[in-house]
Amino acid sequence: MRDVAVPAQQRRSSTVRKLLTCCLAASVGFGLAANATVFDATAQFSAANNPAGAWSYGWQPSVGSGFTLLTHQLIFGGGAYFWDRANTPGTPPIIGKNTTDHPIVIADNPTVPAGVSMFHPGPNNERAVVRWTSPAAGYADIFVHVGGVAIDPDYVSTDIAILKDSVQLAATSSYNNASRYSYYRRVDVSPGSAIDLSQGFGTNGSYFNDSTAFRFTVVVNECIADLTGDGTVDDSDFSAFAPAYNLLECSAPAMPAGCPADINHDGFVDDADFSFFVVAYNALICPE
Ligand SMILES: [Ca+2]
Ligand SMILES: [Ca+2]
Ligand SMILES: [Ca+2]
Repeated sequence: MRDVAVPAQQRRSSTVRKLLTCCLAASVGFGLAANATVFDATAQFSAANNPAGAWSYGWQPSVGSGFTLLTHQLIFGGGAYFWDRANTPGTPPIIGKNTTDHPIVIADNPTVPAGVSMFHPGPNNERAVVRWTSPAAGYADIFVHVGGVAIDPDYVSTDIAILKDSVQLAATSSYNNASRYSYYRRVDVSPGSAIDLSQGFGTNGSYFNDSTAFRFTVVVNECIADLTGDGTVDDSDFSAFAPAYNLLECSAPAMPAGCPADINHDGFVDDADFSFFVVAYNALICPE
């Protein structure tokens, strides 16, 4: 259900474990923060419509310049759907998802793991762009995670830019399967604000082997460290994190409903969530 497989033991650091074991009291109740809305590009992917809800799939000729919807669709293996350009069907940029429960090979390119979203830039560096458009005013927590899925990871060379209303918030380039890229930031949004995850072909100037898995999640108006859902961030929230961290998987029977400690909404409570939690915990209060 996630884009790249990471063994459970690698998701937990001994430092975090010691911290949680030594200093925390017993578990307390959980609750979801009021008025929080989770947008998950993978969970909400539509094979039927583009745009679909808050998500749209398009391309742009360079970072922050224009946005054109991908209006044609490719289907591989009966269940991997990819949006591409109607005037150049079959040629990237493409953006899509393997909607099945088994891996699917797309054309002569990589195997897309079950349930994974993937994009690929075009031959002339046409950038694949996943856009989230805010339906509400408030603040948005942006979570991005990417990693190459090419046949030979040594050849994965792409670049990633994250933008708000065409203004670049962050960028990275020339990563591969061994050096995945993760990003988090909180921004203020208004109705119609656009957050873009934009992918180009990287510093090697080639779009070969640039298929990249991604997770792109935006959480609106959620006090991410308020695990107890009472509107404040205090030690009871810190205590609530420990049992969830020990359970690890949101699907575990004992995990509280809604898995609120899974702050980046990837289905696991691990070191990544702890790092987000600590930042929010230090802020003490929920934003207005
Ligand atoms: Ca490349
Ligand atoms: Ca609380
Ligand atoms: Ca998580």
